[in-house]
Amino acid sequence: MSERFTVSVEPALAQDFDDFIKRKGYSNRSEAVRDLIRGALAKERLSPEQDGACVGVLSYMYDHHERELSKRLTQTHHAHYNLTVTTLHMHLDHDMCVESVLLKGTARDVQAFAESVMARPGIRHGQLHRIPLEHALDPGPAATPAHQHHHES
Ligand code: NI
Repeated sequence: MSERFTVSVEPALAQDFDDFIKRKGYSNRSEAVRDLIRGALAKERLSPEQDGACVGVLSYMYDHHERELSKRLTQTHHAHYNLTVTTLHMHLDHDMCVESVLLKGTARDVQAFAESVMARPGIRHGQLHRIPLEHALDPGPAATPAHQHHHES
């Protein structure tokens, strides 16, 4: 079920929007408006103020001969094992590696982790893409309070 609403805009803005729709390849105005709304809501959910749950895709390239870099990267990933879900590693050629890391956590934690990796000397073309999640993170079994045992003293 869709909800319909009418939006009034001045002719020049409507023209610019139709040009935008054509350039982006949207089939109609509704699809374009839906994407813009989703984009605006996502931006807000990922803002530091809201700090919503998200999935992050972090990718970068590095030279595995670079002193200590591979080791430090592994240490960073282990230090944040609660954020890093999985890592895909490609040996691009004799020297270069490309990694894509899937992250899950709050917008702020994911951003901070990605920045700490991307800022490392030797890391090239670092880029993070965050996708907001509708609901708060499931804390998982580890965060569930343990069953309270009663010990006789
Ligand atoms: Ni490699």
